[in-house]
Amino acid sequence: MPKFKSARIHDQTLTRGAGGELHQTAEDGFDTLTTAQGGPVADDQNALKIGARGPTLIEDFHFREKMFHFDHERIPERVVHARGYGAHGFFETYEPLIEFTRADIFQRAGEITPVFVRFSTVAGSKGSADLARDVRGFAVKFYTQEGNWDLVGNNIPVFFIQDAIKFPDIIHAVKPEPDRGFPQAQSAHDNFWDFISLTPESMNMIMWVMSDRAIPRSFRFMEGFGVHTFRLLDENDKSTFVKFIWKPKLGMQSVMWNEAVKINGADPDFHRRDLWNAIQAGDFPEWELCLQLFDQDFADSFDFDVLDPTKLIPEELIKPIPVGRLVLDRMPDNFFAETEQVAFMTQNVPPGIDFSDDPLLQGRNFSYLDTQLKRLGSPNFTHIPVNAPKCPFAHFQQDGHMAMRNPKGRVNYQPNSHGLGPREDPQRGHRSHATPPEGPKQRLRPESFADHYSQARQFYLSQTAVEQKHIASALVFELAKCELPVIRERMIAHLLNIDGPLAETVAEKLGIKMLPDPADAAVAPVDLPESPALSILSNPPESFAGRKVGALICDGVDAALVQELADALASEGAMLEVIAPKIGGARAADGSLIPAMHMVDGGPSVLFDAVALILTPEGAERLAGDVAARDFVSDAFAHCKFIAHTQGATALLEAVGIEPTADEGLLPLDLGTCADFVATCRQIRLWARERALKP
Ligand code: HDE
Repeated sequence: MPKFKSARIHDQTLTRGAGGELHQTAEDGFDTLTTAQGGPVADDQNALKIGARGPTLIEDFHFREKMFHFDHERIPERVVHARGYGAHGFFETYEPLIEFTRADIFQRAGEITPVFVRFSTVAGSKGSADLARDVRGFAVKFYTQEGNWDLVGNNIPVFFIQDAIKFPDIIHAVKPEPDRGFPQAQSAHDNFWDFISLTPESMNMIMWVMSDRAIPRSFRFMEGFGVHTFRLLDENDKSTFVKFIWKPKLGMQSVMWNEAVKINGADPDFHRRDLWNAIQAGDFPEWELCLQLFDQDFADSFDFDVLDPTKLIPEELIKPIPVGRLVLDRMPDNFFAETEQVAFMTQNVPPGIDFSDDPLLQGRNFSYLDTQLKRLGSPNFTHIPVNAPKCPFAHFQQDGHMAMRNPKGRVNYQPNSHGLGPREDPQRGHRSHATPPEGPKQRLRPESFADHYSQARQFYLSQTAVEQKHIASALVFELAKCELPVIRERMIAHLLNIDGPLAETVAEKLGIKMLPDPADAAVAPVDLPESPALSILSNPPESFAGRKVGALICDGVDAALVQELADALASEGAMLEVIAPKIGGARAADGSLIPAMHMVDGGPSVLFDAVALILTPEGAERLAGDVAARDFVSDAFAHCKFIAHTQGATALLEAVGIEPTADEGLLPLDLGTCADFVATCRQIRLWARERALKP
């Protein structure tokens, strides 16, 4: 390459043009700038004009090419899941699963398969904020030795609708309303709740979306689900049903709604920054892939239809078996090339993995190919490196826009008598399960899909009291944003079928005096056993690893204490970020400089899992007069976070009406106590405080 490269010189001399603009030239040691056609460019600061003051000439091919390319930089954003963030990594198979599947990825213990994963929100556009109340996409592309396998899942195991034909309706309803073009990335509006209240099959999903699952602390702390029932096929095409579940190694964690709203203002990129920072720090996020395996007998005996995507199989009924681990260890070099252009498709399954007749999955298998052609603009989207298989491949597809890999030779068809080119392989190739067809062609929802409330009730009753309260508050918040009273009432009628006290609480907070009759239920709801696996708080993390403490410091503090806290967090696998009145940091009592990552206005406590107030009495006094510092403390308290504080911090605590010994979440901090503070933080939040603040 660079034909025009000149020697690098250390003393860069920038020359000024006639108008004062700065020129950096190849003579300064840079590569020569060229057009996309490779022609060297003499001047990239000024378009070609007649005279110094114009007009500009259309003859300027460099200007024309540069502007043309810029004008075409955007491709259509995904119609759903537009806001997303991806990373590379690998999947490691634990043990062979030969008994269940002939999929190559599950044949050898220790097999390493490269993956690309993209997390996303559903409703918001590409530039929307990360902490919307929404389902998160959890899409994994495995580059297996027998073709790409895309497990295009969500962080919630059920879905809003049972039949793919309703997908455009639910998505239209949740997206900005078409006349006004808002609200962005929010379900709290009439159209969404109108559709939901008219669609009883969405009730199970609604309970999940109103729960804290829909406001995760980070992608690293979420579960993932393939949602649909799939099939595994062994060497003899014997079928086993399977549901796919991802379990995060760091455990599950969500934020509070009031916190989510503030995070969106403080750092709209909170989730993507979290993933970026973790991977850059070498703290690679990890999940275990677990399988729920079952046969036709279980399917026949289960209370619900395993083809109904609004239902899950409780983990207490079929225990998920860990079969491998996913590690994300590398960010893309270029966001557009990979995260934006990656094309996931449910129909990408390797031999040994097959579909069930779930009507949502069947519809998805049709939709995803269309979407890729629309977005990427060419049937050759598999030529883009992130979408190309990493195993050998050979076919006779050719030509088309932007064809990058073009076959050599004369033969582009088979059979042929030249003995050239690839041939099919009945043994290795993908074979579909020979499911016999059932019944006549018709547009009908099976009766086995008709119970819309029992699992919604099971989910709600399986939550802890704190989580139930969050669900009620979310319903109140969302429905309070609806302008049409009839929508609120219709929802209360549904909630009465899920849980009476929940319906009454929500109705009371919405000012509905007369409870409506319960909604007509096609099938009377039944009481199912509670499933503790459905709750986040009943399954707490084992440690504080992967979390972050924000320490608010000022001049004159003990540098050794800050260091001790940083060390205690590091040995837990957690991190300390320092916040100071000035971004330059603070001067410790011993004269050393403690660098700060945030200044107090830019580092609100919502960005951290717990906080430490390491202050001198004078510093606390000064910060007590600063609204950002006061919010730092009062938000941390309201969000039930653990707050460690030096004695000197008292004035700041008292400025926001918090007694330094108000509850056991306020911990005195001194040399020798940091490890205890970190150990306490393993509880993540002091939920008893929420009860005390808002009984
Ligand atoms: Fe998707 N979905 N979806 N979806 N979906 C898309 O494909 C669609 C559904 C999911 O990070 C689109 O490439 C239909 C369930 C994820 O790039 C589109 C139906 C689940 C992603 C599409 C569903 C998902 C998508 C838009 C109902 C969880 C983002 C862009 C039948 C199991 C993938 C694209 C990424 C993306 C269609 C329902 C997950 C339009 C028709 C259920 C994670 O093809």
